[in-house]
Amino acid sequence: MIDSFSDADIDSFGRDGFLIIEQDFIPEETVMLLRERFDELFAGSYATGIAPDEVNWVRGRDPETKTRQICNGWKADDLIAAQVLSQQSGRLAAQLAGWEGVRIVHDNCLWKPPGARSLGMHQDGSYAGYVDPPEMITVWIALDQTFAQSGTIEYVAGSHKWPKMPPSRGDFHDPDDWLAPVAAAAPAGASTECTPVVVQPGGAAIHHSRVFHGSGINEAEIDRRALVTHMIPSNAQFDSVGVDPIYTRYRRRGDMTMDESYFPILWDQAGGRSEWLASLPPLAGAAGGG
Ligand SMILES: O=C(O)CCC(=O)C(=O)O
Repeated sequence: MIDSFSDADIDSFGRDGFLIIEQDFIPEETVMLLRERFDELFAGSYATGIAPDEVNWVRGRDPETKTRQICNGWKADDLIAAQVLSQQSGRLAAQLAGWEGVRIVHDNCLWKPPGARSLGMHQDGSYAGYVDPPEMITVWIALDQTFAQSGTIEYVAGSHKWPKMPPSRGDFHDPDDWLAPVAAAAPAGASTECTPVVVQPGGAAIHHSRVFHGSGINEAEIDRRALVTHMIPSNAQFDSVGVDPIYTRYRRRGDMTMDESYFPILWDQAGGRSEWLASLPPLAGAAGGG
């Protein structure tokens, strides 16, 4: 497992807006455990008794070809929480972002079975207007081997230097043309080439909140699952004006600070980490993940 990034890794992230870790970001035993937890989560069985903040796919209600997406699965399952809120993810993300510390803003649990449709290209930062500063960094962990044709996440290198676009008004799930937002946003002469993230189960990618990314149809014969932690600087606050219909529900009246019960600090350079995280269960095979 990786402890820190080299100067070359940091330079590469600064140039491209993402960094790919082909294997061993998390151990195989943890991958197996998380797949089991995904089975429970997507069956609507919540170990903590608490529902995730967003459940965008329900068996029987939604088409099998829709990408299964749950946001803040960590609230429903302490083992998912142990990974999503890991110190390792926080420390490595902070190192790439150049921040003194990070806290989670929300997670994504994503599951694309064979045949599942695309997710439109977007910049995460377009949806961060409810936090101040409106910037994120994201750790995306593969729970399956990925291939260019398996609907894996794809990045447009260098697009984090393009202007931030307003949130998309069209469909995010299975849009008519999942690459169209890139064509619309690209400055004259900029490359719009996509880099698919091809990694082993337990491999990962870390991305800047303005890099364009999305994923195509899963044309492979295996599942494509990912566990994603979106983070903001540890000293971020709620924006006093911008709102998100779901997450601003955690904003107190007249107090823009973010409660560590809902937005815990994963790592800061003074050794800080929200105290309650110590109560999470250990993950199989994880070294110092808690
Ligand atoms: O895995 C995907 O298909 C997209 C994930 C994504 O949008 C993200 O991690 O920000």
